[in-house]
Amino acid sequence: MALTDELGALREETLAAIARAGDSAALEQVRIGVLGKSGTLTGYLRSMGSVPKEERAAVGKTANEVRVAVEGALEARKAELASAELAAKIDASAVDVTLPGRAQQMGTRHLISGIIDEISEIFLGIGYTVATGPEVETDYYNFEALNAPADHPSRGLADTFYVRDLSGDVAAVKGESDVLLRTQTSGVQVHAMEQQKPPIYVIAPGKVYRRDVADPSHLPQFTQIEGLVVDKGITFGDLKGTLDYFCKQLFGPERKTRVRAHYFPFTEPSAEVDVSCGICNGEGCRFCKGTGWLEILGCGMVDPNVFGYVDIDPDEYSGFAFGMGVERAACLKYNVPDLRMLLEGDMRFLRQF
Ligand code: 2NL
Repeated sequence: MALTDELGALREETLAAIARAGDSAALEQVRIGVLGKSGTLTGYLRSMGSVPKEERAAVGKTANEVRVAVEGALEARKAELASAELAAKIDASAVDVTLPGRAQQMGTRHLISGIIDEISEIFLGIGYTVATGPEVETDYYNFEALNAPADHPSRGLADTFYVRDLSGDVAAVKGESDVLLRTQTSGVQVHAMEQQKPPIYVIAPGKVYRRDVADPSHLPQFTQIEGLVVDKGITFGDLKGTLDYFCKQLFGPERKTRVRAHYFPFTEPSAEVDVSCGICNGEGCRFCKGTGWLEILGCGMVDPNVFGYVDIDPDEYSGFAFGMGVERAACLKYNVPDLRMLLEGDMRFLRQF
């Protein structure tokens, strides 16, 4: 076959291959096969020197024409493929603006905030006021004015978070600091007794801190509500009646209460109040550990020594005080077996309340 015919066949083959190339990579393979260093057409162009003189002009011309045609076809197909590939890319990453949006989930009040309000409302309804105070307190307001002796275990490093000053003062580290994270909200009530004359009917809700490891029944930070009454002629009967009323309001009228003797340094006599178990109605079950009763708060008649610190005459006035853990109360109300569940932030749990 004459060289010009070979070149004609190569041209047809190549143009067909270019038309068949389905993407830029395949097209590049065709280009390399024909025009690359060892491409077929490159081979012809290189071997011009060995073509007989009389044919050289005609063959050279044809070879050049083939090159121009192939290059033109490559360019055109390249542009075509690029725009198709771009269109496909845009299609694939397109945002479908007609899809419905994802609805924002509305938050709900946290169970603990809800119970604080519920408990506050019960006491506001019987004439109490709500007082708040600092979470960083002095040893005096947290312990001393409450008649807690210097060697009381709650004052130790193992039970209380003491606040170090910025110099990292060694005395403070040893627990001789008189600044601490309050372990109870009692300090708020000591401030109240300093600032106002009886009659005093006050509750003090707020965060408190204790050096406990979290477990089903302990949290290193929890919410406490304390209450204090100071008036003329206040008796243990007033304490029992008030707390029984409170429990029935919070847990339901069918619930019973009982009072057990206990000890606190700031009250005398002291007691703990249990509420009947709402799951077994006092029969005894796993939730109440078979006793039929759930411990809800500590209380007692204000120790006359406490009145001594705030200049209230114990011969003229008497009073009662109580303190309860809000997380505990919430768990008893809703039969939650583990205090930590309140703090895990699991919306499937929290949305139930
Ligand atoms: C508990 C027990 C209690 C008090 C707190 C109190 C406050 C003043 C004077 C006397 Cl200003 N007492 N508070 C009394 C008895 C018990 O708390 O178990 N809390 C979690």
